[in-house]
Amino acid sequence: MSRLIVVSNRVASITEGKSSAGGLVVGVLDALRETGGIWLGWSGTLEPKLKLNPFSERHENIEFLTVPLTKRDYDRYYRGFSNGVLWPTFHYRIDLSLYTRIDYMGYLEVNRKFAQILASTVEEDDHIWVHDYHLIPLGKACRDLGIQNKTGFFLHIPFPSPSVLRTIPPHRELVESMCAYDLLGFQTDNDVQAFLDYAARCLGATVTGNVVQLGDRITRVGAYPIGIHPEQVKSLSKESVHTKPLATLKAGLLDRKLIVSVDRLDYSKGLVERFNAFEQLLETSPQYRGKVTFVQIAPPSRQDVQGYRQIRRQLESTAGRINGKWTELSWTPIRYMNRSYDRGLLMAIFRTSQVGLVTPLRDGMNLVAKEYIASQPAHDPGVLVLSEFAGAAAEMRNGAVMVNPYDLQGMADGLHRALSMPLEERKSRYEHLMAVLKQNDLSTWRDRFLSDLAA
Ligand code: GDG
Repeated sequence: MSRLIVVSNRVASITEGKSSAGGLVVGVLDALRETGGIWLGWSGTLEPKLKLNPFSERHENIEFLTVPLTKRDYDRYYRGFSNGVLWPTFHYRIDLSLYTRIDYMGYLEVNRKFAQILASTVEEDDHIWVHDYHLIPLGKACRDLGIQNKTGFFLHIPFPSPSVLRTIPPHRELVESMCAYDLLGFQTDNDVQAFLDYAARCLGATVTGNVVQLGDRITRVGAYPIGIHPEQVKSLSKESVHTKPLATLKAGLLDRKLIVSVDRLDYSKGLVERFNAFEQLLETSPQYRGKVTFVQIAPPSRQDVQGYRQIRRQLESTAGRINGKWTELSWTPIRYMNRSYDRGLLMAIFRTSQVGLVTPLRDGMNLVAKEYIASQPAHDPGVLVLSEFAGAAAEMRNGAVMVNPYDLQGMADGLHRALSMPLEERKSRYEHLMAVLKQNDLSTWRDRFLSDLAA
């Protein structure tokens, strides 16, 4: 019988699974729980020597296979090429990209190492599903070792337009290696289009509809927008709404309205722009002074990558400046929490709030936007204010208040609109969005991808 083998940079550790901050882990863990299978990835630990025999741990129907990296792998593959070049460039921040050939070589080496582990794990009918930018060349490395299994790749982050992608020196080799997969999945049609443009214009591949032919290899390409389990999120938000931490938050708010944002602390999420937009609201709409609190939860991530230390300092100083200017004895406008919280508590905070502010400068999808809506009470729902540059905008633009995160006054206007929206309009937007989330939930995402891979 064919098994599903998922490969991603990190796997959810069994104990970490529930509270981890990161869309890929949240999405893949939930998707694998239903089908069962094998999940291979980095253990998150560093060891002096390269190891090819993974540590195996079974939890219910999932077998977790993990390997440590060496410090050198970590510096070159993870910190260097993946998070120092691919992440910024794919999010259009070429100013933050720092390419070195040595990092790229390290990136290829770790991908070959994962392919070797797969070669000793895979059985004839297994299907392999590779995730995200750390492992772009894994399909090609597998083919080089003679692995002929059906192999698909899903990119969780945006695929940039060819002119941006071409700033990465080995861009051609990278995209060529994507053509070793049988199926390529992206979050939105825009990403699919950007890939097809590159394949046709820069690789000279034959593109017919959503099928790319390069040499004798045929790759199908499609948009598979990742979803959530809306009913599970709803129950979680209801259960956690009566807990002590939430009661404390509510008591501190008095009767003020609550705007909430939750993001990994990352420069792609538009946090500084968002803080400034909130200040713009206080500046231009004095009726909100003392009447609205903005809570930003931003668990730290990738703190040893240069761009991340910078954004953290910048945010602290922006929050400090705004609070210094506007705070009164009884009111602090921005409550900025640089730590992670229990998932249930987050969903309950969403449920309690009047506005969910999700304004990335670029985002593959953004699961927080979906979780925010699923957490709302149907009789009195909050409003989602959403960036047009989140992948989620493709599905949610008709129910959310759409904003351009580069337009401070536009964002302040969006906040005003959300804060003052009549109940009937909030309900009809919420109902529309819930229908969208249910129609394209996490199981649909997984099933569509896997059945296309099997076809
Ligand atoms: C990548 C792509 C794409 C956040 N803080 C805490 C916490 N979280 C959870 C959220 C959500 C997840 O982490 C974040 O997911 P996003 O989708 O918003 O963003 P990325 O981490 O950048 O994910 C993204 C995603 O992959 C999936 O394909 O949507 O575009 O960049 O679930 O709730 N969870 C807990 N505590 C926190 O403090 N427990």
